Amino acid sequence: MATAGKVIKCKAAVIWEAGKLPSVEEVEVAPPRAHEVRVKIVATGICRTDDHVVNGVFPNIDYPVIAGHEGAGIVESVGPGVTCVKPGDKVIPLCVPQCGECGCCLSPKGNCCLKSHICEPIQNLMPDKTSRFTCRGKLIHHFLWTSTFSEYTVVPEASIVQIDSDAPLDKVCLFGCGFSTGFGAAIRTAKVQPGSTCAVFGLGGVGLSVVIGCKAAGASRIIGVDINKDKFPKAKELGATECISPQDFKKPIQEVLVEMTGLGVDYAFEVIGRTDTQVAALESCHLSYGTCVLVGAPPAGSQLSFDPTNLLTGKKLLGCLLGGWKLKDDLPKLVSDYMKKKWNTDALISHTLAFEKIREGFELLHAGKSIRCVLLFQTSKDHQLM
Ligand code: CND
Ligand code: ZN
Ligand code: ZN
Repeated sequence: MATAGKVIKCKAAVIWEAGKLPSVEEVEVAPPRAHEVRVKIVATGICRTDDHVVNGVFPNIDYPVIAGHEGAGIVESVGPGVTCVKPGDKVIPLCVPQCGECGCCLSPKGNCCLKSHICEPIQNLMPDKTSRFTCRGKLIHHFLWTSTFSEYTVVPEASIVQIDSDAPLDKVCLFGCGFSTGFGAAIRTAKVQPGSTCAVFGLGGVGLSVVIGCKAAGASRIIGVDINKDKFPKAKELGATECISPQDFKKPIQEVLVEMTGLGVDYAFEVIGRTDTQVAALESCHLSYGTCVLVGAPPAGSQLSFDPTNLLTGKKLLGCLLGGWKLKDDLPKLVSDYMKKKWNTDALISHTLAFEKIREGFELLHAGKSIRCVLLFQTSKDHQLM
């Protein structure tokens, strides 16, 4: 590539401080260093986690920052030592890395890589504690080592995977977070059994992906729970057998769910990010063998408080990052299953906008009008790669 080794000037959405919507700016993106990859992002979804960065409720984030963690793109150049991808490859940046060397990566039991931005300790610069982004002379921080709200981004090689060269990037960007997270919570973390009863609290892009996973696993009853009834038709289209709003009942929603099912649901998923609904999800589970999976990310500093009898009777309380997938191993397979039309993840995309309209994308999310809004970068001639 003509741009290899050079600083690239391109568009990115910078969140200058907590509480402010991102503003589209021209940024400078430095070339990748050893074991890093520079990617031209083609499409990126907006996930509620990005909104947590906008609102300042995501833990340990330094500003200014470029958020975005649900993108897909094409490798522009690689730094010394990179062997896993090459320029021109279609890729998805991974917001949970897989270094392949740490105790967690070597164990089949978990996916929270110990050499990640979360574990060493939480920070939002590159692994060497420097940034590849500047804007108006200022250092700009990375986010989850992905920062897909930039036309070009630099990621560690542990945080990238090649996908099918025929994959439509404007659709499979959802596999970078929303779909993989929700689908994996049902299939991989909860291991939903055929014929079971599930409750899904929160019917946004991630919650609807849980619904898709529960249906794929053969659940016979999938109860969607949301305060926004506009989410119900899509939930039913994707597999929910019934949908209820807590606002329609005088009694707590967990009591309603236990009454609806006899002794509680087999699996409950909290996909909102509130401690009150996390406890409600746990309390709606079958008292002897129900499993509750926490997926939503509550604000920094939250503490969960519940009656321990919930667990003493045999209920299980689990949680997962990105559905529990080991993303380097599992993401290419998920994408190729999508290419075989195993699931209709396109139905999760409610809006597609030019990247410049990113604020509109956040406003749609705030108004409860979008499921997933995908932002597209227009390929300028200077940076044409295909
Ligand atoms: P989104 O905001 O689209 O959906 C949340 C849904 O919850 C909306 O439909 C709301 O109407 C609904 N809701 C809000 N409050 C309540 C309530 N009190 N009772 C019932 N329903 C309610 O969010 P999303 O689907 O993009 O993300 C959902 C959560 O998942 C969010 O907290 C995000 O940060 C988190 C997440 C986690 C992970 C992970 O790896 N664990 C990855 N990505 C996102
Ligand atoms: Zn690791
Ligand atoms: Zn996400």
